[in-house]
This record gives sequence, C-alpha cells and structure tokens, in this order.
Amino acid sequence: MSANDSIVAAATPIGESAIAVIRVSGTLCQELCKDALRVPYPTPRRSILAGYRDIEECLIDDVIFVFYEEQNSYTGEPSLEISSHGNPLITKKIIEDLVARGCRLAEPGEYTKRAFLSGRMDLTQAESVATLIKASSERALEVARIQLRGDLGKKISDLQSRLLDLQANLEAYIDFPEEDLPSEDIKGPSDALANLIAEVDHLSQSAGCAQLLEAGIRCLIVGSPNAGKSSLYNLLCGEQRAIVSEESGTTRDYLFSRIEIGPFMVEMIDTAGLCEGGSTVERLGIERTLQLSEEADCFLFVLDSTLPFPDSVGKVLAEKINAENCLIFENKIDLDDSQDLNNFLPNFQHLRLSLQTCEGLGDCRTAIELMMQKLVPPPSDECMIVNARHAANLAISSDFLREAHRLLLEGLSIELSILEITSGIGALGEIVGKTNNEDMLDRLFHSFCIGK
Ligand SMILES: Nc1nc2c(ncn2[C@@H]2O[C@H](COP(=O)(O)OP(=O)(O)OP(=O)(O)O)[C@@H](O)[C@H]2O)c(=O)[nH]1
Ligand SMILES: [Mg+2]
Repeated sequence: MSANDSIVAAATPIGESAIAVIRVSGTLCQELCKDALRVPYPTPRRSILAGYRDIEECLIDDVIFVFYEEQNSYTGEPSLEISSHGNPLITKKIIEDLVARGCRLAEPGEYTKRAFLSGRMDLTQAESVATLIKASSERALEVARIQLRGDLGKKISDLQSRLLDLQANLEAYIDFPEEDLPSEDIKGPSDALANLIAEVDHLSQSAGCAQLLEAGIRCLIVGSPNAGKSSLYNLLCGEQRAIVSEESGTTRDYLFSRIEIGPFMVEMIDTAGLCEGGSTVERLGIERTLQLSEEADCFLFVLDSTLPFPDSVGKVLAEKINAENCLIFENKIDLDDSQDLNNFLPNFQHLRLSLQTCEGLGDCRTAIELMMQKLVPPPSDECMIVNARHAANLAISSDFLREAHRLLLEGLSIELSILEITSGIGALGEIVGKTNNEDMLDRLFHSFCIGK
C-alpha cells in the first residue's frame, strides 16, 4: 500500500436516503474531476453540479461534488466529496467506477489516519472523531468535542514543556559534585516534579468517566419487595415495561433499558426485591441483584415509607452503596401511615415521593441527575476526560517521573533522574502520537467505521 494511493469509500450508510456521499482522498482527485465529472478546474470548496460518467462514458447520476485542495482538506490530501442520489445501486456503481479508475477501497478509519499522518490533527483528536461519531449522550458528545478541539493535546504538550524546563533546570546542578549539593537547592525542582506527577495522576483518574460515558451509567433500582421499584423504573423509562402488582416478589428476573437522563446515557435496571427467606425463585432473584450490584455505578434504593425500614436489606448492600452513589427514595407518601425513614442509612440523601401521585418525582429526577453529574463531572481544564489508552500511557509516565523524584530526593543521581524524566516525557508523547508506532496506529484506526 502506497501512502499516496487514492482511497474511496461511502461516507454515509448504505441504504435508501435523500443523498449519499462518497469520499475520495489522494492524488487522483484532480484527474477524476476532469475525467468522471468533466470539470477540469473545479473551484476548491465549492459545490458543483455535474454528471458523473463512468469509464465507458455512461452517465451514472447527476451529482453535486466538492473538490478540496492538498493541505486544505480533512486528510491533508486532495479530496473529493461526491453527493449522489441516495440509492445504494448508484453508490455502488460510482464506487466501482472509481476503483476502475485507479482508486482503492478505504480501510476503516483510513481518512482520519491520513489526517493524523499529515499532521492535520494529533492522535487524541483523531480518536475523538471516532468517539464523537459513537457518542450516545450529550455529555459524551461534549467530551468528544473538547478533545477534537485539541484541548487534551494542549494539556499534554504543556506538561511536556514544563518537564523539559525542569530538566534544563536540573542540568545546571550536574556540574556540582553530588556531596556538595545543598539539599535545599534541589528542593525547588523536586517539588516542581512532585506537582507535575500529581497533575499526571489526576489526569489519568478521569479514565473511569470515559468508560461510564461509553458504556452508559449502570443504575440499579434496589429495595425491599413491593416498595415500588418497578413503578419507579416504568416512570423513568417512560413506558410500562415492568409488571407492577400489589403482590410482593413480582419482579424476579431483572429488566434493563437504556434511557437518557439529562446529558447522560443510563442503563436503568429493575431488580428483584431484597428480603430474607422467600421462595427458591425469589432467592435466585436476590442473588442476581447482588451480582448486578458488583458492576453498578449507582443505586436508587426504594423503601415503602408505610413500613418500618428494612435494616437487613440495607446490610446486604452495605459494601456497595455509599452517600455518593446511592439515593434513598421513601415511596408511598400518599398513604396516611407514611412516616419519615431518616434513621435508615442517615448519611445518605433521602427523598420522599409518591409514585402513585407523582408528588416529589421532579425532585427525585433532579437528585438522580446531580448524583450522575458527580460521577461524571463536566470536562474542564482541571478535569479533562481521558480514555483507557491515554490512562495507560499516563501511568507509565507517572512511574518514570516517580523514579526520577526518588533519585532526586535521595540525592542519588541527577543524571539518572534526568534520564527518567526523558522517558516520562516520551510516554506522554505516545498519547498525542508524536512517536511512530505502526501497530498501535493500525489497532486504533481499525476501530473506526469505513469512510471516516
Ligand atoms: N399508594 C401507593 N402505592 C404504590 C406507590 N408506588 C407503588 N405502589 C404500589 O405498590 C405495589 C408494588 O409496586 P411495584 O412497583 O410492583 O413494587 P416493586 O418494588 O417492584 O415490587 P416487587 O417487584 O414485588 O419487589 C403496586 O401495587 C403499586 O401500585 C405509591 O407511591 N403509592
Ligand atoms: Mg418489581
């Protein structure tokens, strides 16, 4: 495969649609304008109406195309975007013709890979293109947009340049015989290094958030039998999915739905009530609830406020729930014998509501969204969201920097410490892709869709 060969792919999903877009990138583009579209000198970045003729000179379709010059396109190469009528047969014929004229079918992510290789974007930006396309919630979109803007790349460059300054600073100490070096002199660079390590570590901590954005936040509705868990589930999902009945132990298998709550995609799960004893089937349901709790990100704990609080039920989940990841919903406040259950898990936020009359439901929705806001805070300069690949490189960098710090603190060797910092800077470089690692690039871009 030559770096300069021209590639072609459908940029829109194949199917009946108003229009279909075909994308070409590479040196053949200018020639294609002349031969297939009969517009030898297209004005770049302008929509032009033309007939697309195949290699046999037969008209395939009337199309609108845009020509992009080298350095002024997504890939950095001469490019063409051809919009035809959205009939899969037309798309197929045009693509086949483009192949007959010397283009090659693009591999997944190949346009973005070329954009990266031509220096149009760093690796974090290239990755964010895929994240942007796959984003399933407002927050995921926001994070991808910020990354596409290059903010994470800038943050990494800033860390690298401060580490380089620090190295320059340390070079000045090399000429001192180590035993003569006053320990207070090394304190400045060593403190600066400790701060940089803290920043690197802080950045990598947000990798969990990326996972929550990608997979959705898993929210488990738990509580004692008959408390109103399925009623809550149905209201949040906006449809009568779960069976609601006055019979205790109605829900046995769990149910789940992907729903949007504020800017988040949430996997909402209705579970079997937790209780002691019960039938074999009920006990199996409870076991399943406990298994699900292992992988849950947050909990909605529903109580029947007309009954004494079920201490044993709280204990079952004690290791999984805390004041940050769990809200207590005291349900059935429409009934006369409803009481405050504040003494049940008193440090947790309690909300009183009626799922029958919907009183208090608005506050509950707000509280759920706030709890999720804390789990996945909005991205900012202080809190950027990194993916698992970035986090792995940040961890490697952090290890090198810690070693450099140890060497400095223990007065062992400034030269070795400088070398460790160089490795730390290199690991940061992998994040933005300054270093060439073909394997990693192939793996990364293959997760993209074709045509991107
Ligand atoms: N009065 C009143 N009844 C409610 C309220 N919420 C739910 N119920 C009733 O309580 C009963 C149990 O509701 P479900 O939603 O099935 O409760 P659950 O927790 O899913 O029950 P299991 O699946 O059996 O554990 C039903 O008869 C509901 O109509 C409420 O706010 N007020
Ligand atoms: Mg139920």
